[in-house]
Amino acid sequence: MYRREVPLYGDLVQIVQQTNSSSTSDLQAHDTLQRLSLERHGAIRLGTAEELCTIKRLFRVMGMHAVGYYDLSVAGLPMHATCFRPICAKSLEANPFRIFTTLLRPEMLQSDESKSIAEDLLRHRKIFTPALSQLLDAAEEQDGRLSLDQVEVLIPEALSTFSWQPVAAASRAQYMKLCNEHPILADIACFRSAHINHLTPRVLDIDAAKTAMELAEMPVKASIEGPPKRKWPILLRQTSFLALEEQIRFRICEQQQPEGNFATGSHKARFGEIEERGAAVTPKGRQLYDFLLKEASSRSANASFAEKDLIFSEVFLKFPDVWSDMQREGLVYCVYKRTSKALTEATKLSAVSNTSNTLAEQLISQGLVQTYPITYEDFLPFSAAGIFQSNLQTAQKDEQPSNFKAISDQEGFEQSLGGPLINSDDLYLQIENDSLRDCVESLGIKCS
Ligand code: OOG
Ligand code: NI
Repeated sequence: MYRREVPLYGDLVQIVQQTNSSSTSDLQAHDTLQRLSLERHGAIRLGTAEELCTIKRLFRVMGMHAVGYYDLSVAGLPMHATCFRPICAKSLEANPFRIFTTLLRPEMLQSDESKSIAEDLLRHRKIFTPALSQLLDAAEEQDGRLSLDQVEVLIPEALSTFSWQPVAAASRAQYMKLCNEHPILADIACFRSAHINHLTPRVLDIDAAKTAMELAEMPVKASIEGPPKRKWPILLRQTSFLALEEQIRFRICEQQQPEGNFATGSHKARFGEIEERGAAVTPKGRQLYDFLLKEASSRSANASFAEKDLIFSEVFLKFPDVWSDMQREGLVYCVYKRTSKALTEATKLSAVSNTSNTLAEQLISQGLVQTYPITYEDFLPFSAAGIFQSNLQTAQKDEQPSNFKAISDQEGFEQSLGGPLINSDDLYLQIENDSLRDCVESLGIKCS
């Protein structure tokens, strides 16, 4: 659907497939080239708690759950977000599709007028069809499951929630007022669906893919968000082509008008993105990343793009870039796999001596297991803000009014969601522990 709606996205997918199949940069990722051609994320922006609650129920049917809290107010945006995604290793392996889902925080809007216009528009819109709502009720009565027949109805009904509907529910005057407060506010509140605003295939080498996009004369965002290029990639690096200017139609006046009575205009919100994913980092690794990001960002605040790259590379030298160091220093999560040596020697093992080293350290030093990165499945708030910012109207205000205060409100988000968010660290740790336990069991080791 998105390819049909945004044909440039289809071109992007082709470029990504070409660069991935000719990339030799990451042998580990090559193992899963098949998964790679399926892998992507998308994003939607919601206006109300009711919308978020229903989206939660819809994604739950698809095995996707709300993981992590992203406070976007740190970047001057009146919004916060989560990511709906699969949570167990097996589902992630099958297809890790994720949706970055943003929720408006009306209490953070500066002008009372735009707040009341937005709330009024949002109160009246219905982004879910009645048939979809019925199916969600049915799924919940059927233990979270739907029959094949029901799924065949669910998919087109759900597509209408995510499709582009170029006829605004707002008048031009309302649209302009919301745009003036924040262009993303207009995107969230003025339309009748929660349109997908971008999709993002995964690339093995984002620098190569970005060059290929430029060669294809796509309007590419100037910089890549996230950590600089490394030998052992961590977290997430992202860039995008800029949002297209699309024709829309507005209601002529604020009262209900007969169909066909519209003013024309244009809107910029939909784009295509690429991402390079690296290792999931532990809280210790994340702290180091955040610290270095802050340092690099402040040192490069007035630098050119070329200088910025140099500053980032230099500052990030402080994040070890040798896998065994990253792993030993507890900066990254890992999965344990038996080595071929372990396969031939397994039967000779009975117990592992009780030294001060952990079981994992002993198995590694004896050459019985090896560690591998766990792919980071989530997002980064400052990178997300960079992606948001570079895809707004040109009329955007670069700086927020000085009275805009960043306030994190995970509790408020959870209240809107109607339940707790899952902590991504718990998920990575679970995958790490499960893999170690599998190794120990299959090696037949008894722990004393
Ligand atoms: C979401 C931007 C965040 C990412 O990849 O960090 C995002 C949006 O533009 O709605 O998708
Ligand atoms: Ni994205």
